[in-house]
Order: sequence, then structure tokens, then C-alpha cells
Amino acid sequence: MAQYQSLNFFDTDSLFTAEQISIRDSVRDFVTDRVLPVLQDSHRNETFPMHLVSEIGDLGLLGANLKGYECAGIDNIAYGLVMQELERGDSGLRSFVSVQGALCMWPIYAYGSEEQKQKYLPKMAKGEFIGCFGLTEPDFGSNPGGMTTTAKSLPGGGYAINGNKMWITNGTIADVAVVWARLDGERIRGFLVDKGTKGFTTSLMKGKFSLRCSLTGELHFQDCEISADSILPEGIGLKAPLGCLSQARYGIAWGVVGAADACYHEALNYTKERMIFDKPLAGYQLVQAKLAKMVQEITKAQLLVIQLGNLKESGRIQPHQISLAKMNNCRMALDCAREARDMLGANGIIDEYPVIRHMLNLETVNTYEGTEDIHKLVIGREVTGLAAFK
Ligand code: TGC
Ligand code: FAD
Repeated sequence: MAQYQSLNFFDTDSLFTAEQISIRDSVRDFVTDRVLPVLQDSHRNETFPMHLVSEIGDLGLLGANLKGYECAGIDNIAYGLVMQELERGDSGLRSFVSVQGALCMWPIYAYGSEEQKQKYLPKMAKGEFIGCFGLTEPDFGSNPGGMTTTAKSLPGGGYAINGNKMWITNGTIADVAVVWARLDGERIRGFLVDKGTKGFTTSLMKGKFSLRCSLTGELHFQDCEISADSILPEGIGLKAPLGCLSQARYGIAWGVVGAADACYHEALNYTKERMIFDKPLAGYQLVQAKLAKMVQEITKAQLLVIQLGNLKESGRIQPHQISLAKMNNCRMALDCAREARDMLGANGIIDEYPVIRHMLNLETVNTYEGTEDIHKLVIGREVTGLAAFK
């Protein structure tokens, strides 16, 4: 089968190195050959394709932009292209890889002790250990600084954790949870809680209409006692979890370009084939205007993330720049998916075509990792100097 060709309207491919293209293409083939064939079942049954995890690990996609500890150590543009290809398949697949790499491996890498890095990172890079990231609580989503989960120092050393986390990707399948809690009524700290620790239970959240190929759960901590070496020593205060979000949002800004690209190509191919009033649907001006708008927006989004990648590579990236890219590209992808859904007519609502799945997924992607409103407020604060969150 010919390899999938993504939109290259501004010859953005020429901005990538041969190595970056080669990494992208190997993930592209993996998604086409191994992922796309299982997505319909996975989506219908609300299951994650667990059998792919070791292959994803073997491809070096977990924590791929981290150096050492058996991670692939690829550059941030190549990492973005990996995210783009995965999300061309499904946002849930990209989420799995984002959570593992950016939200679990990264904090261990950036804030962990050497022993924690040695214990977790090589296994996580291979997919032998799965992680989840517990920040959101039932009453604290956009405002994680209000969290009520507590960690209490125990007289003999170690900590007791109490509280509940909600909407946690991979929560029910994780071997280790990165949990954020307020320590002794003061600052927010990160803790590594292994599966099976007494006082730590999880429950699966069913009935999602979005991201059905991803497992979402709740984490419950009731007098959950963990050892003194379970705290992340270097991550102190709310900026520690927010720093993880910056890593994940970077990947999402790239990833959703892949979902938009899939929807655009589906709409293009469909309208070229579909005969309406004796000519292909793609031959009508109204339809071409919609396709042109998709090309315009996807191309702008591609250029945005390439420059974001350059900023990250040079160490100059700022959270408000990541906010702009995450916000813009998620909205762009959601609009493309909704437009493509409409252009497929009744076929747009059936899972024989990927468009409705992408459209529903992108509702979540526009909400998690900071809602569109929150990113507007981050940008607003940056340009005015006035915080309008409350
Ligand atoms: P604020 O005063 O703004 O910040 C507190 C400290 O943190 C620093 N900071 C950041 N650092 C790194 N990256 C960022 N993005 C940062 N944003 C802020 C900041 O400089 C400050 O440092 P310092 O040294 O002064 O202490 O805090 P705030 O309480 O006013 O909150 C700001 C706000 C609303 C933007 C923040 O709370 C926020 O981003 N809310 C959205 C929450 C969110 O995105 N949750 C995501 C949960 S995880 C998830 O959804 C995973 S989905 C699965 C997947 O990724 O696939
Ligand atoms: P709320 O904060 O209640 O927001 C509701 C509405 O109010 C939104 O429109 C929002 O934009 C708006 N709003 C909020 N604040 C303001 C304001 N100041 N001004 C104006 N409007 C405002 N979290 C994790 O920690 N780990 C995970 O792995 C994870 N995975 C997820 C997977 C899925 C499938 C989903 C759906 C969510 C996941 N989340 C995860 C949670 C996600 O990060 C939160 O849902 C998100 O941050 C929004 O929080 P909320 O749902 O409580 O919405």
C-alpha cells in the first residue's frame, strides 16, 4: 500500500531533516499497519489496544525526547512529528504516549532522585511499566491550585495520602501514579504511588462519548501510606505539575494536526468520489471553499508548531507560547473535524469512517490540558499583565 501523504501545501516537509522524516515515516507506517485496523473495535468497546504497548515501546516512542535511561533521545521536532502521526490514528493513542512520556516520565526525569529515575524510567521507556498523572480532582479541574488531596508526614518517616483524583488517563492500568497533593497543609508536592499500595484504589469511568479508545479512571487514596523515598525531591509548588503540563501541551499542539489532516484527507477523497447532481461533490464551489479553509488552517497550524519546536529546541520556549499553540491547533482540528463530518453527509456519523471518532475525541482534547478559555486567559495575562482567572 502507498504510504500516507500528509498535507504539504507550503512544503513544510522541507523544514525537516532526513532523520526527522525517517522517524515520522516509521510511525506513520506503524499507525497505518498496526493501529488503524483495530480502532473501530477499540472505539466501539471502550478499550485501549494494550497489545500495542510493547510495540510502541520497541519503536522508542515512550519518553522519546528524554536523554538516557534507555529513552530514544530524539529532538523536539521529531517528537512533535511522532505525536502528529499517532493522533492521525487516534487522540487516545497519542494521549497514552503523552501521559506516559510527558506527564509521568518527564516529572521523574526532571524532579526525581537518581534512584527513582533508575527504578522507573527504563521500564517505562519499554512500556513494561505504565504511568498515570493525578492532578485533577472532582472540584478542581481548571484550578488545580485549589486541590484538597493531602499528604501528611508520618512520625516514623514516609507519608499518608488522602483524597480523590478524577478523569485520570490510564488510571486503572497504571503501575505507578504520579500524584500531586498538598504536603502538611503547605506546598504542593509530587509523589510516586505504586499500584497495589494499601489504601490506593482505582475505578474505571465508563460511558464517555469521546476518547473511547483511552481508559479514564478515578484514583482514591484513603490513609495510603508510602515510604519517604516516594516523594519527588525537586518538584515543589504548583509550578511542578504545571511544568509537566507544558511538556504535554507541546505534544498535543503537534498531535491534533494529525487528527485534522486525517479528517481533511477523508473529506477530500470522499467528495472527489461522491457524485451529486451528476458531478463529484468536490466540483462545487461551496465544497472547495471548505476544503480550502482546511488547507489554510492546517498549514498555519503546521508552521506554528514548527516554530514552537524551534523555540523548545533552543530552550527559549515560554508557557504562554505553548498555550497559544495548544489552543489554536485544538480549535483548528475540532473545526476541521466538524466540517469534514458534515461533508460526508450521513456517512459522517458512522464509524466506518474515522471522522466522527476524531470529532468526538477532539472535544476532549480541546478541554483537557487546559480548556480553550484557560489558554485565552493565560495569553490575556501575558499581554495585559492582569490575571483574570478569578
Ligand atoms: P500561576 O500563578 O499561574 O502559576 C504558579 C506557578 O507555576 C508557574 N507556571 C508554569 N510553569 C510551567 N509551565 C506552565 N504552563 C506554567 N504555568 C504557570 C508560574 O510561573 C508560577 O511559578 P512561581 O515560581 O511564581 O510559583 O498559577 P494559577 O493558580 O494562577 O493557575 C494558572 C492556570 C489557571 C493557568 C493553571 O492552573 C492551569 O494551567 N490550569 C489548567 C489545568 C490543566 O491544564 N490541567 C490538566 C490536567 S492533566 C490532563 O489534562 C492530562 S490529559 C491527558 C493527555 O495529556 O493526553
Ligand atoms: P472546569 O474547570 O469545571 O471548567 C468548566 C468550564 O468553565 C470550561 O468551559 C472552562 O473553560 C470554564 N472555566 C474554567 N475556569 C474559568 C475561568 N476562570 N473563567 C472563565 N471560564 C472558566 N486530568 C489529569 O490530572 N490527568 C489526566 O490524565 C487527565 N486525563 C483526562 C482525560 C479525559 C478524557 C478528560 C475529559 C479529562 C482529563 N483530565 C485529566 C482532566 C482535565 O484536565 C480537566 O477536565 C480540565 O482541566 C478541565 O477541568 P474541568 O473538567 O473540571 O472543567
